[in-house]
Amino acid sequence: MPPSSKGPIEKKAAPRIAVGRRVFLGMGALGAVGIVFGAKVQNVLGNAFGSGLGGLLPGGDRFRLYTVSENYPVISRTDYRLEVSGLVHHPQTFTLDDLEAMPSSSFSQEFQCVTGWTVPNVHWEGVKLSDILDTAGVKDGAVALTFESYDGTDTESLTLQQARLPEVIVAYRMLGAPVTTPHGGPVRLYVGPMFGYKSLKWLSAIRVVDRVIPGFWELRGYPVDGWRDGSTGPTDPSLS
Ligand SMILES: Nc1nc2c(c(=O)[nH]1)N[C@H]1C(S)=C(S)[C@@H](COP(=O)(O)O)O[C@H]1N2
Ligand SMILES: [Mo]
Repeated sequence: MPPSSKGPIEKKAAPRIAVGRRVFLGMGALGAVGIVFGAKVQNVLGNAFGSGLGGLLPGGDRFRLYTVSENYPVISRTDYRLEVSGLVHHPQTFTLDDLEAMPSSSFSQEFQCVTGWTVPNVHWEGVKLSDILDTAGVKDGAVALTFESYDGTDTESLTLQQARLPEVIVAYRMLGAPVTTPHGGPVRLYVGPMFGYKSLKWLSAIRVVDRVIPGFWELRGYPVDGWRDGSTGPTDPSLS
């Protein structure tokens, strides 16, 4: 049946079916999440500033700058604080100087958003989350972490085992420079083995908890275990 012969009822129903399917699958097309989930997701292409070479290439290989809040929270270097609390022996607050004084970890890898866009060879630097956990001293009975953002809206979760993977860092440098405000600076989470939504921006707090508490994107349909393509779990057998 050609589209022109469809009756008005079918035409009306079509958008609702499409939305329902996206919600059900939990893997909406790029840009659809804002409409489907009702969240105010800003989705603009990164430009050359702060985006390295990717910004000079036409089309792909660029970051989309996401925020589920109205604006980008602007936090100065000196005002920045990371609170670590919950099931730890030494609850504490880290300044950016504190984080930069800890042993740093740096590496490059492809960034991969669940909606399909990727940016090759992104350089990251920060403190391994496992080092932060060891500094705070995880108590018996701890199972997972929850992460909070200065945006007051986004939240994330990782199991303790996932959090201790080597390419999971509290990042203060990205693309060879301090993490910019649009990219979640001064400090964001970077979860290398998982899709981009796990890499919460403007990281404000880490709480060690006794169960997995699904975060913002997971409550809207994305998998809690956000392993990205080619990464299906811990690769280091000592971590499993
Ligand atoms: N606070 C916050 N963190 C966030 C998001 C967000 O909307 N708010 N979006 C996530 C998603 S879906 C992706 S793909 C990456 C995108 O990182 P970028 O904005 O630096 O490109 O950030 C993740 N972290
Ligand atoms: Mo994403």
